[in-house]
Amino acid sequence: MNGVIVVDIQGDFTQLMSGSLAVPGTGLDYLNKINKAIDRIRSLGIPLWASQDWHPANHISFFTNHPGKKAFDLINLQGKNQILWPPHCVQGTPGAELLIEPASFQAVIQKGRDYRFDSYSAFQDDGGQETELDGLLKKQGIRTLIIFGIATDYCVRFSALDGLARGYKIRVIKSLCRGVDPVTSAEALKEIESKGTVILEDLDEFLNAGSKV
Ligand code: VGL
Ligand code: ZN
Repeated sequence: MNGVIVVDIQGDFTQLMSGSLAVPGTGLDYLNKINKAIDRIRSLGIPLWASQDWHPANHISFFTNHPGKKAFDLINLQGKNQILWPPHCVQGTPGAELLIEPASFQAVIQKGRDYRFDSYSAFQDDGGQETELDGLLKKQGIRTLIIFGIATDYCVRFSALDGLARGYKIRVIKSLCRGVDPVTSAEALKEIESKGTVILEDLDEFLNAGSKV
């Protein structure tokens, strides 16, 4: 069974909404493409899930919560590099809202809710706390995950890696993804491909293959 994960289509990540962490290439054309793809997938009866970055205001990934630091500084957190972001997707604020219709999805998976840990992956946070996603997918017999959204080099990348680690076949639709940085985005696609992800140019490439790719 196929399932689709639409990653973090939220105002703060888009140029369309002048987001605090606006990713290049996320104007109206992109949003129209995303919404068309979602409608097409729905019309084919393929179930979709959405992820939503959903941080408390005191979240550890915000540079504003680290005196003397600025946006995009790197700090060491429990032995790992952590990028300090501009505050984004704060729970209940307009920038955190999804720009896609929640009713199109089986469930919306909120992540990054624990102020102590970042959570690029829709499956688990950096503290190892699982979201409900894996259980929901398993309950519906999903074995192949089609993933697209924002950002290629962060949430798409880590959701793909964690999906692979949980035994799913992963297909990422490149033309429906946008990255923070072109270099790290290209590296991310190479990395997930080398671990078994199939990178597809567009949704047609998936659907035309009878969803068999
Ligand atoms: C993301 C940076 C910080 C993402 C989330 O959705 O890719 N990136 N939080
Ligand atoms: Zn975040």
